[in-house]
Formats: sequence, C-alpha cells, structure tokens
Amino acid sequence: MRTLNVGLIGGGFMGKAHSLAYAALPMFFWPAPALPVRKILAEATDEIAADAAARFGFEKSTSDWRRVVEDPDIDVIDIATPNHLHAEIAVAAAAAGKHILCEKPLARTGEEARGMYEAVRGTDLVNMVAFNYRRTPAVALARKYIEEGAIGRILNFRGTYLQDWSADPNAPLSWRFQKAIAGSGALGDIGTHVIDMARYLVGDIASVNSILSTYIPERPLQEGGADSLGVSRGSDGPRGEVDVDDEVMTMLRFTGGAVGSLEATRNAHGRNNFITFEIHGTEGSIYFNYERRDELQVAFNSDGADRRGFRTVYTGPSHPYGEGLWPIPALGIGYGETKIVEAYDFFTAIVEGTQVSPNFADGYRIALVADAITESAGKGSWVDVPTVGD
Ligand code: NAI
Ligand code: SOE
Repeated sequence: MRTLNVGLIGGGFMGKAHSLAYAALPMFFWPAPALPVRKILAEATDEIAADAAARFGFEKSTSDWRRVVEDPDIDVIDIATPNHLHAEIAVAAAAAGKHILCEKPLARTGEEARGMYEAVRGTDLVNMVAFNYRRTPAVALARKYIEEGAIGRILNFRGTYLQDWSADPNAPLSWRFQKAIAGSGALGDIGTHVIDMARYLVGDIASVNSILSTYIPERPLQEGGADSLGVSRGSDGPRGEVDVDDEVMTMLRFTGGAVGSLEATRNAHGRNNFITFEIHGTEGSIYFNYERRDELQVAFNSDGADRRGFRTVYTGPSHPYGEGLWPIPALGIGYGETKIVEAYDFFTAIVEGTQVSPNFADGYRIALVADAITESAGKGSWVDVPTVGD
C-alpha cells in the first residue's frame, strides 16, 4: 500500500486532531487510499516540538518549519499553526511541490488568501482547507437531500455558531484576540465555518449587510504558547487591547436568489459548540445542530396534514461516509470522526490525482466574504462580495 509522509506544523489543539486522524484513517477506511506516515513535526521551540512529536507519534521534530517544507522526503504539509503563519508556509510548501492541508480560516484577509490560491492554481497539488464540519455525515446528508431536490428551491438559510469560552473577561489575550495573528475574531474563527457550510449547501454569497461587536475590549496578557481557549490564568497581571470582534451578525444574499443570516460569537453563555443551520425550501425544510450531530431534522410539504413537523433521521452506515464509520446509526459521531473523514478525502484526492473541496479557491472566496462582512459593518450598508473566476 502506498505511503505518504506527513510534515505537521503546529502541535496544539489541531496538531492533536490531525495526528489522531492520521493514526485512525486506516482503522476506519480500509483499504486506506494511502497510509499517512507521521514523519516530522515542527513547533515553536525544540522542546515543545520534541514533546509534541513524542505524544502525537512523529518520528522527528524541529523548531524550524522551513526544514519540513524543504525536506524531499515529505509529501504532505499540514498547517496547524495560528492563522498568521498559514500564508507563508503554504506558499513555500507549494513552491516545494507539496500537497497541502491548511487549517481554517485559510488566511487573515482575502488578499493573503489570494496569494495562497495563486500559489497552487494550475498545479497538480492537492490543496484543502480544514473546514471539517461539512464532513459530519448529517451535514453531508443535508446536501444530498438538497441535491435530490427534496426541499425544492432554497429560499432561506439561517446559520449560527455560538460558544461561550471567551465570555469570561479574564480569559487571556491569546492569539485568537489579536488581529495581527488571527485576522479577525469570531468572524474568522467560527463564522467562516458557517460561511463554508452555507456555500456547501446553498451556493455562493453575493452580498452581505453586517454588524461586528466587541464586548470585552481588553484581557490579561498571555506570553505566547497554545491558546487555552478561555481557561483563566489569573486576572492580576497587565491587560492588553482586544482588536477583533466578539460577535458577528450578518444578513446574506446568495447568488442563486436565496436569502439568509449568520450569527457567530464566543460569548454566548450556555452555548458550547452550537453550530446550527435551518434551511427552508419550496418543498420542505432541514435543521441541523452540531450538539446533536448524529441527527438531521427534516420536514416536507408532502407530509400529510396530520404529520406536520420535523422528524429525526439518525445517521449511520447508509449515509455519507457511513461505511467507514460505525456499524449502527446514532452510535455517536465525534469531532475526531470529522477529521478522520477529512484526512480520508484528502489522501484519496492525492492518490487519485483529483481535487478536493473545500480547496484554496473556496478558502479564498470565504475570505472575500469575511472581508465584505468587515467592510459592511464599517459602512453600515450592503456590500457586494467580489466574484472570482476559476
Ligand atoms: P493552538 O494555540 O492550540 O496551537 C497552535 C500551535 O502552533 C501552538 O502549539 C504553537 O506553539 C504553534 N506554533 C506557533 N508558532 C509556530 C511556529 N513558528 N512553528 C510551529 N508551530 C508554531 O491553536 P489551534 O487551536 O490548534 O489552532 C491552529 C489552527 O487551527 C488555527 O488556524 C485555527 O483557526 C485552526 N483551528 C481549526 C479548528 C477546526 O475545527 N477546523 C479547531 C481549532 C483550531
Ligand atoms: C475556538 O473558537 C475553536 O477552536 C475554533 O478555532 C475552531 O475552528 C472550532 O472548530 C472550535 O472552536
């Protein structure tokens, strides 16, 4: 069986999720498209790199990501660093002829994302952005219903991504609250996941009318390191400015004529990873809530008058990716499974010489939507999303 050598850059939360996916890929999908070999892991320092490599099963470690990109033995570069490093690493990786899996958001701005898209455009390099939630079987099932015409022409998309880990004003000023590193706040961090699903399920977004709000203007300083995702390290020290949004709300107009809305915040007490969408069509509706991710709620115009309302479909072996996952519906899809499926699709594309979605072209278009949301919030009016040719 073919092997592909992986160089992973960044050994935090996503380093863990991707490493788990590489180890688990052949256990779920067999025969595997290829066996991922966890070859080398780069981190910010030699010590963190060695520790992460030992934990995540990599053969070698380094504190210099350029060594990984330049290593002729490496086939795949996996970018799992904070956002400000995505572009530089991806452009270098493309120049070195590597396939690239890059964490979301692709970049801090549309301009930065364009450079990444152009670096892979016209090459045979498989490039993927790790918007993994669309790989939840119930989300892929929603797309199947839509493609089959089960809910007719789409009229409306309502998406939310609500968390509460940053609601504590003493949660540290990690990289996610710094524009220079993250690009934006809730918008880029979690709003882009919803934009990805909106595009996946409904289509391209033509224009937006948006509000961005910042509720906690300063937070305790944090010295480098992985994001503790809200775990307070004490509130006595000096504080620094938060220069990103805590909440994004936007109306959407899709190029196909549907309308929609998106709300995302990390300050919603009681909400943890509350990713939802409700889609209304001329013939029915679909509702999904990631906190109940084995389930898809569906309702159809053709349901009898005495059967009106949503009913639950539990995902399992008959649904997208089901054959590789668990043998009985509703056994429990987890976050890890979405990353295993993502790795499966990525490695399949490499072996079959095809492309995968969402790729850097999609990541670029999503970054342009995020830019339009920022511009609209500043102007207080509708802003068109620039169109990009293929
Ligand atoms: P994290 O803060 O947990 O880990 C980032 C790691 O990158 C840290 O360990 C840090 O030391 C390391 N790093 C910093 N500079 C480096 C350098 N020069 N070379 C090598 N490593 C370096 O962050 P997390 O949560 O893992 O996020 C990483 C990326 O993944 C971000 O782009 C984020 O938006 C994305 N993400 C995506 C998720 C998804 O659901 N698809 C979930 C969480 C994060
Ligand atoms: C924090 O909001 C975070 O880790 C995001 O960065 C991820 O993209 C999301 O999947 C989970 O929450």
